[in-house]
Amino acid sequence: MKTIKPFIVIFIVALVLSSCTSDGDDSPKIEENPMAEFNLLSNIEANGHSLELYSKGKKGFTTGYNEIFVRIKDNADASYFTDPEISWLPVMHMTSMNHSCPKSDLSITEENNTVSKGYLVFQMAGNTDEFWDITFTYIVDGQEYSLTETIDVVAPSDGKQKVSSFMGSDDVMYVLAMVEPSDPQVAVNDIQAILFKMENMMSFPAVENYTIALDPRMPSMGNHSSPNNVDLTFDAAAKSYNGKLSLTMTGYWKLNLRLLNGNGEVLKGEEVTDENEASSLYFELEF
Ligand SMILES: [Cu+2]
Repeated sequence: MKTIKPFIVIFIVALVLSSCTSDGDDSPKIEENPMAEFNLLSNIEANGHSLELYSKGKKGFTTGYNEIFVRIKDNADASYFTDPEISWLPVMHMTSMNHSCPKSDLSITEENNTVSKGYLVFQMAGNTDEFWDITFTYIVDGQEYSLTETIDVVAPSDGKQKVSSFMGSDDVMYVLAMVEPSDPQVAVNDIQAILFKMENMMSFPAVENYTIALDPRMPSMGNHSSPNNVDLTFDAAAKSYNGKLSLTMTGYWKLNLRLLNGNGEVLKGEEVTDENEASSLYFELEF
């Protein structure tokens, strides 16, 4: 019995500690701001509401992939609407024409039913004569509202190409954007990209089941490559193209790409050889 006693004591102490912890979890807690760690991009006041747009980290709207979080506040009592149905339409107003860009739906996050999440892929930046706006249409308390806000879309601060829009050899316009790595390491990184075709100026459906061949190179160091890269293939669950990107040192890397359709035909991009140092389809990163 003497040898068992310490275990019983430990067991009781553990039981008391764990019940304390779960009591804490069950008790009603003060509403924490779920966006405290996020960056407020825009606060749009209309219809007696405030529509708030957030990004992760410090960055604003940039060309390429933008993950965006949306909340709608009722200005009457400063509460946030739960489970709002929100759709969005980004439009670039160019001097010669208007066009949209690839986007996801906005859907409620699992973590908080006042926060919706989605992404936009801006294929070009605004300038002094040409600008982007986003029109939001949303239903709260059974009523539909809409509002439009002009936004500033700029090139990424590091100037590196994270999106490419191009004509394939099949005469289809495509938009290809890099999602990950957002924080590249000297390691084998997960690389994730999303691919769309331009059906018309306003519609950019996702393209599935193609392949994106990957050949990362360091142009400043004899255009050397790296081992253990894996081409990007379509992941139906993630609805994106996923592969492996091997970065053997820090610095500037050009990620040479080739887009292949379901029949293995190359739609864009060239193989890197001694004679051809880069593909016309690529992403860039520097870290
Ligand atoms: Cu444009």
